[in-house]
Amino acid sequence: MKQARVWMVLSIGAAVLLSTRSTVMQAAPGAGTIAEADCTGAQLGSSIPVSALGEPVGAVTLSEPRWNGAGKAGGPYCTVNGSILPVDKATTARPINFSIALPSNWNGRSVQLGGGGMNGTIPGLAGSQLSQGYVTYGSDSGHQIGGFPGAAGGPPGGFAAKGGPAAFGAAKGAPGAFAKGSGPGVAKGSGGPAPSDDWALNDEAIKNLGYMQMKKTHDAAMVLIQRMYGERPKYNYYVGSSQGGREALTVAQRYPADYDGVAANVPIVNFSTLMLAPELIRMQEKPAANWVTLAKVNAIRGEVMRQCDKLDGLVDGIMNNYMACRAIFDVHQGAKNRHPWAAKRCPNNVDPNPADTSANACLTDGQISTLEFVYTRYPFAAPLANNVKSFGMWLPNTDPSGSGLIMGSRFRGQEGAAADAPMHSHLGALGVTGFLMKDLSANPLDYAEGGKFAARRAELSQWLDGTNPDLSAFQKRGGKMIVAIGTNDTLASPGAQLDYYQSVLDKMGRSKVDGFARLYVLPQTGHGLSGSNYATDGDGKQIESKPIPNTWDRFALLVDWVENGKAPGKSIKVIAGQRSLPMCSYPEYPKYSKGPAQAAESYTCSA
Ligand SMILES: [Ca+2]
Repeated sequence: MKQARVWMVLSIGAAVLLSTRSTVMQAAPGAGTIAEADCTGAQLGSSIPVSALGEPVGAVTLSEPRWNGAGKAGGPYCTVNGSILPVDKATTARPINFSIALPSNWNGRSVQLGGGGMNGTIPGLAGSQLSQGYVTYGSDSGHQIGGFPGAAGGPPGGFAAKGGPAAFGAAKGAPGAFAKGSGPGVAKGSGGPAPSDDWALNDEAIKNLGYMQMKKTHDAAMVLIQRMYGERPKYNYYVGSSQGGREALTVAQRYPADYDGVAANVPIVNFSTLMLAPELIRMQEKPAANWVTLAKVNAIRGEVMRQCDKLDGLVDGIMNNYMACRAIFDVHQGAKNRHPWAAKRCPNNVDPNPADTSANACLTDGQISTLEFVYTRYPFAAPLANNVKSFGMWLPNTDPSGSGLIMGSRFRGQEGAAADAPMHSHLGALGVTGFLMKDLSANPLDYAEGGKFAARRAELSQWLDGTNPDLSAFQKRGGKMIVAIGTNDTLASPGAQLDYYQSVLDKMGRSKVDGFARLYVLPQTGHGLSGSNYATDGDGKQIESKPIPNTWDRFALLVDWVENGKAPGKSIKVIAGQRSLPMCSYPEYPKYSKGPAQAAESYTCSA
């Protein structure tokens, strides 16, 4: 309580400071340019009144601003770090640490940058947008990884693992990211105090991660922009990938008035179930007979390629027709009792050579049941938020073991695992043991869908899932949205993303959606929206592996749409060196018609 009173006094002091300065700043029109002398605590204050934030917070404190000269990337600019304290006083509660970069030559606009992975670090702010004169800002989302609990005052993005281990994030590829220990998983801090995961038991921290932190960080940033330049931005954007992509969708759904445009790459739309899905697969594999081993990887992708490569009119090692391919391998779709893996079934259900890693290896009945589980929509025991009834799981792809979807060992609770075998863990495991089961030492494989955790599961879905298909408030205020996904993504769920696209179309109708949103799909690209053709084509022929065209400037397209009313094409030409391909809007895909395979003009977007 004593601390609360101190914060209150600080807030009142800051409110007085703010009103004084506003008067001064409003008397200085054209304040788009700032200098080092403006980058001071006297200018920006030491706190922000809690009433300025649209979601409940305890207090907002600011560190001393710091000037970054022309020699710094994105410089010159002024940075301020802040800490948004929780309302909850429990020891599991955490602050939201945020940072803002205020450029010397402001273009009158701002960009909120999304997080990555399970968040816990402030994104790096000194990217291309800051160099272009945008104010950039972002937060750690209200919990801290790497042993920096409550630390405000570090460099912007200084403890953000940029492009590295943030596996739900913008990181390219991030192999093995689902599986702790088998690749660059969640960053563990070195040198700092041991990080505690107990924030995962705190509802305010979970709600901050889900949605509240975006609003709180936005509102704090608007106050600081006003204090520095004397006015608020003409345009405000949200840009993010993966976790940050979900955040971008979420702000369009929950806080449409605050954003003129959002860009979301590979968003983890159904976040609550995405965290659970790796455990559901391991549960499916509890019987030893159901275990799909790493030896089967070539056989699996070879079979998928055999059935799906040609569906786009060209046998070239790229499965462009993702909808038709999904329809084959989702056994709940189409005719009943289909057997998409029949050609790979081991005779008499006996695997003559379980160690065979070639494309000729066969699959047992149990293994086939697991593959059907992975590539078929997973129906919920009861509908989750926004009446979502299933999780889209994964699409047939050329990286079937990616992100730990196939594991090379057995885990505690699975048949054949030793009693002291490690418990299964992955990037989102805290969302199962902490958020859902409320026991950080629980074995996630003990979770049972539709059981005693059903009410909690529904509650978490409300907080965490960016699945609201009704974007009409955002559309009506003139908001624009660009989303892009890759069907080879093993970390996010392409099935969930496509099902979300469809739900938006079902809710709002195609023509309305086309007026404000683009839902692009880059077939056979992964979580970083990059990929290559498979080196064995659908006819089993060895071919040269080359990058799939994927280069485009989503942010420039978004800004042009928002500010100049220039809508991006429903298909965009993407490039990779001398190759090009159309990037089509869902549910269309690049269908080969005629001409050189490496030229976009040889394809048409078809459904
Ligand atoms: Ca093809």
